[in-house]
Amino acid sequence: MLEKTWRWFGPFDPIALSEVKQTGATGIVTALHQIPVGEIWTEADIMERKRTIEAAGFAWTVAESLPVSELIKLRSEGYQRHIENYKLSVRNLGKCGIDTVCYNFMPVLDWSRTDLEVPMTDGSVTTKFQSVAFAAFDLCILKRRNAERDYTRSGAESARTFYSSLHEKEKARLQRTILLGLPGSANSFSLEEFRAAISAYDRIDEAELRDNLSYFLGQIVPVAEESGVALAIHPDDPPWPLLGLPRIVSTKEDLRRILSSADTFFNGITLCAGSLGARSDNNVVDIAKSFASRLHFIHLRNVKRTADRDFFESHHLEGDVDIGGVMQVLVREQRRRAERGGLNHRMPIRPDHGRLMPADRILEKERGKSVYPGYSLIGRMKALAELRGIEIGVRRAMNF
Ligand code: CS2
Ligand code: MN
Repeated sequence: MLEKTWRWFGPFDPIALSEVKQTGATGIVTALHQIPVGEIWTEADIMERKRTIEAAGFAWTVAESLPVSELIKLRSEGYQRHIENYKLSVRNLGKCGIDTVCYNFMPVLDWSRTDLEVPMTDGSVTTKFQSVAFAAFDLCILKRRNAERDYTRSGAESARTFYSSLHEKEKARLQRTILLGLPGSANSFSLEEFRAAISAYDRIDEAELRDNLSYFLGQIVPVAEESGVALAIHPDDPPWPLLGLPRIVSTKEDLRRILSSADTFFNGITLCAGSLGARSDNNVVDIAKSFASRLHFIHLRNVKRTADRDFFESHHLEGDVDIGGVMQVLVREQRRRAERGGLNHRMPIRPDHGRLMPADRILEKERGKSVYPGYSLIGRMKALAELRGIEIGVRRAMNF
C-alpha cells in the first residue's frame, strides 16, 4: 500500500497527533517552522521533532517544506550562505533518517487563492481562485508598477468593474486573503512589504529564474545523493505567473526540464494533483505516468475549473482531475519499485487540503485556535478515507 501521511504543523498545530491516529495515516509530514527561512536545521532540532512524532506512534517521513529563501531564488547578495545552510540541513535530515524533502521555487508567494472561505451547499467551506479578483487586487489595491502590461485591455477593465462592485469589507477581505502568510507561518505581509518583495524580481525573467533553479540543483543534488535524501519539487499553485512574477514549475514541459537538468533519482517531484490540475492543458494522469520513477511524494487533491484560470477546490473524488487514474499509476509504480527492491517504495501520499466542516468549526471554537485554510481535521479525514478506499478499489481491479 502507498504510505498514508498527514501534514502536521508541529506542537502549535490545533490538531493533536493523538487525533491524527484515527485517520489511518501512519506517516507525518512536517517542517521546523520555527527556524527562519535560510537558516540551518540542526540535528538536535530535527531529532527533537522526530522524537515527538515517534512517541505518538508515527514516523516522520517527509520534510515539507525545507523552504528555499528568496535570496537563493533571486541569486542575490547572501545566497551562497543560504545554499551552504541548505546543504547542511539536507545532510542533517539524512543523518536523522528523513529521506524525502519537499520544496518549491515560487517567487514570493506559495499557494494563492482569492477566497479562503467559500461556503458550499453541503455546509462545508472551500477555497477558490478567481482571476478577475486577483487582477483587481493587483491593479486596484496593490497598484503594482506596470501591472497594466500583464493584462489585456478588457481584462483590466473587468477587474476594475469587479473591484468597484465590492463593498469596503469585501475589498479588505480580498487584500487580507492574498497577503496571508504561508501555511505554517503566522505572518502575513503588509502591502509595502509585499511590493518590495515583488519588485526584487523586476530584473528576473523566466529564463533567469530557471537558471537560478538549475544552479540551486547543481549545488544541492550531489549532497542529497550523498545523504540518501530525495528532493521533491512542488509545482506552482496556481500553475501560471501571478503579479508579473515568473513561475517555472507549472507544466509537464517545465517538470521535464527540471528532471533532466540533474538526471538522477534524487532530483524528483512532489506530484500535487490539485496544483497541476488547475490548468486545463495539464493532464495529471499523463504527467504522473511520464515521471512515475521520479515521484517521491504525492499530494492528492482536486479542483473544479469554472472558467479559464478560475477554479475552486472540490471534494477529492469530484473535480476535474481523474484521481482514480492517478492512483492506478501510483500503484503500478509502487509495484515496480518494490520488485526492484528499489529506493523509496513507500511512496508517501497525503490528502492535500480538505473542506472545513461545521464540526471543524466547533473544534476551532473549543480550542480557541483556527486551523490553516485547507488543514482541518474532519475535512482531511474524509479525504484520506476516500483516498484509501480508492486505492483498495484500484488494487482489486488490477489484481495487485
Ligand atoms: C501545500 C504547499 O498547502 C499546500 O498547498 O501543498 O503549501 C506546499 O507545502 C509547498 O508549496 C511545498 O513547498
Ligand atoms: Mn500541494
